[in-house]
Amino acid sequence: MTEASRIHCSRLRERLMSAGEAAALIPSGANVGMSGFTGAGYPKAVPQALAAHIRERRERGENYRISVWTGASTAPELDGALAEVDGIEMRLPYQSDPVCRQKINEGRMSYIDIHLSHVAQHAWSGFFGELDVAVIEVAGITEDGKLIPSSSIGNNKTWIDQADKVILEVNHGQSAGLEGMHDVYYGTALPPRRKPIEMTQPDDRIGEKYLLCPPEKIIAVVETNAPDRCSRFSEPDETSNAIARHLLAFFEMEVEKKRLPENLLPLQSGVGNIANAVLAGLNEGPFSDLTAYTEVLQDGMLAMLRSGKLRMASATALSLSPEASKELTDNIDFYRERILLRTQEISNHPEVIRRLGIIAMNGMIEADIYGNVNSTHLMGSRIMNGIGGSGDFARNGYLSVFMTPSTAKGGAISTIVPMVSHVDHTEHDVQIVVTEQGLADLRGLAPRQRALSIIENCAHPDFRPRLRDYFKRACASGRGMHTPHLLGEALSWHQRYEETGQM
Ligand code: 0RQ
Repeated sequence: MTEASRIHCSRLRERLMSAGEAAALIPSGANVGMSGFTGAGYPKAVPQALAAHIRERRERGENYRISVWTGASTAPELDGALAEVDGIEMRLPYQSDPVCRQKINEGRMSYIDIHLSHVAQHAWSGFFGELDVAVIEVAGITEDGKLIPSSSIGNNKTWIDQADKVILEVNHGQSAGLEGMHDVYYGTALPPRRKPIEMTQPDDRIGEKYLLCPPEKIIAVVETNAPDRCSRFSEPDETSNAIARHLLAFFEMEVEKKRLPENLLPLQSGVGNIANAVLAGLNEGPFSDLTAYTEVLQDGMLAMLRSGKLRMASATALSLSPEASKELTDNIDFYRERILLRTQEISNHPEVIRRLGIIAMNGMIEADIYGNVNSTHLMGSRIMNGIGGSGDFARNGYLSVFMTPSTAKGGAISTIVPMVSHVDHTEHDVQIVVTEQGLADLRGLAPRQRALSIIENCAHPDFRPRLRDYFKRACASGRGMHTPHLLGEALSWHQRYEETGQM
């Protein structure tokens, strides 16, 4: 497909209009499903035009707000622009935008934080209400009106199916060579009509290369030419490298014990610098012929595909720095052979994750001495990003790993605490905890054994004596020896931080 002709379908070419004209078709109060997953494949122009429209109407004294449903986080042009003008009534399911975060924490925006694999089925079941409009970025439109997905799929299939009206953004800035990299599954149904998902390997194709949409639903087509805005990764620091080393040593030991095959099991890797450092470690490490079944494919995985360490990767989004994005575009034929992008209900599907036996590796905010993990809230109340897909993978994977530096805010905070201030992953879903101090393998341990392992292996030496003291006194309290706690003290570390700036 040439750059000049991304819209091959004449019927849809007739619906071409400006972003402003398209935005004016979205009424106040609408539920709007937008494309976008971790800074990839989000609409670049219509949300900004809508934000301008909302600002204007607000200045005329009108209250104009919409609800925004996406795949996951987007970028300043979408979440940032709409949050800035107080245009979002309700947001779901995952965000990482600073303005959005501020509005949510000020109580000016509602936020529903749910497992990414649940979003489509909750929408199908009608739990969020009716979907009025879908605004979806695509890389092109074929002659017969099929939509070539762009750098993420997320919930696009569901939004297109569910929405009364669809607005398309055709982005010339996305590589035309993305065509053929996608696998859009059209077999999902609600219970009791569900069928098994016929996938036994991460590279099995089970769907279509295109998104399908009845042309009569498409009310506008807008052309754009803009890159995704994914953040650059900082070079791995000593802390991330130490975490990566502990995890790699653990994998080697598991292979030796024949509890993992030599090429491990399909990898899922969360977002952020630690995840990237682990991938960099794997790229240097002894394992080869690896595969990935993940939601986000970030720079580290692209490098592993390039080096050949990673044979293939299945994901729902390409969340790449500008440099990695150029590498992908320049070598798109090579990567198209090795990457499959799926809908997020499949990339994160519990059935598939359990069957394939995924190694789930995710970041966290804090863990407690028994292994409950908080991935989402600062000091119990303030949202950071959201649970994303971490719960889908942690609950259903073969191994669930959570990683964090042992301290935060320059050492003022211990990320290992007596009791987490919010629980996203219960002790039952958490098998391995890793900090730069070491790794706690919690499999097969009872709660008091777990506490000893986490305190001795993962806590920072500055906080370790106080954790030992807490645990010892909790055990001596005689209140219940299964999971001993001092209830009046369990959250006192957080309380102290709030009052003094130091745990
Ligand atoms: O804040 O930058 O203001 O100092 O939290 O911390 O260490 O940079 O961590 O970027 O790896 O993110 C859990 C948020 C970790 C992420 C989380 C402060 C810290 C800093 C960020 P500053 P780091 P990362 C796949 C899987 C949930 C979703 C998920 C996440 C900021 O991994 O969103 O896993 N996970 N999805 O200072 C107070 C603590 C703290 C703390 C860190 N204990 N208390 N502040 N911070 N620990 C992707 C998707 O699902 C889409």
